[in-house]
Amino acid sequence: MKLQTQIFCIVLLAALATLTAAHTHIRQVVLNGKQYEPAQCIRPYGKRYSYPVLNIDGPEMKCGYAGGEPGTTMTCPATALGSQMSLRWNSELDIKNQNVIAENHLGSCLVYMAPLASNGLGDVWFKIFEEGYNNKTKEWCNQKLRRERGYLNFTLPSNIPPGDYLVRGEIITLQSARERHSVNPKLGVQLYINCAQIRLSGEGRGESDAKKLLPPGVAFPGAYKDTDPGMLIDLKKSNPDDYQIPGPKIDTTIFGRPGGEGGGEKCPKKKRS
Ligand SMILES: *[C@@H]1O[C@H](CO)[C@@H](O)[C@H](O)[C@H]1NC(C)=O
Ligand SMILES: *[C@@H]1O[C@H](CO)[C@@H](O)[C@H](O)[C@H]1NC(C)=O
Ligand SMILES: [Cu+2]
Repeated sequence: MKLQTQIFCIVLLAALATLTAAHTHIRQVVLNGKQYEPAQCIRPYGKRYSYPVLNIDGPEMKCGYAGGEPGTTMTCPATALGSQMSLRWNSELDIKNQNVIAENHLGSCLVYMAPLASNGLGDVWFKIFEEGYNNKTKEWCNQKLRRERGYLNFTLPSNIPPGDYLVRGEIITLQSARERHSVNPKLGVQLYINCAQIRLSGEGRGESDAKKLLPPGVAFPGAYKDTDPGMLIDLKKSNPDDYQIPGPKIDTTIFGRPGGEGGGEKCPKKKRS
């Protein structure tokens, strides 16, 4: 090999390595204090496991490049409505190489859910968590994730029907969002999306499950436009306090009755007849 070619290859490899290190995906799920790995309850990634979704209208907006179908993925064992859940993000498949996401990938974190039976198709996704720029800590969500070893922790809804759900984790990064990807293929907002499958049980909560309803949902693709203020933005020219996280508002009634504690009181079990 010519020296020039060798140098070219080394530079190319270094560039590819940087690219991988920059990006992220959901590497672990924690439920009930138990840790789950890929091929347990995280949907398949395919080869582009840590590559951003750039086409806002593509089918990969649902669950990433290879997460459209369940594949070999199982559903995580039952956990109670209203439990804590963690999605742990990492750029590399080996979690020991702790590299959560590139520092310059400033942006927000979002979590949606949809009934598993829908396979995420149609207006089925409801938002359960969002965090953009926190003006108390002066941190974007990706900066917080870097500090917290990749853990995105949130509370699951308590006031939805028990059953099997898809949980869609999403990180939206803005370092190249000053132009739309459809207009300038070198730029555009970057989305990191993966889905987990979980089973929620209402057991022991003493609530009447019959009264619980699913909140209205949105579709992926469909819920976002590349012209949304939170998707098309020049970070150098904007105040992070004004950042508008994309997608619908969170319907807070999913976390309990208005003014209530979200259940938990003991009720007699149904009598068998
Ligand atoms: C933080 O954001 C809130 C809500 O947008 C705003 O009212 C407040 O003035 C901001 N605080 C600072 C220090 O910028
Ligand atoms: C988030 O959850 C993980 C695992 O569930 C835990 O180890 C970590 O301490 C939690 N982080 C915070 C800030 O609560
Ligand atoms: Cu990137």
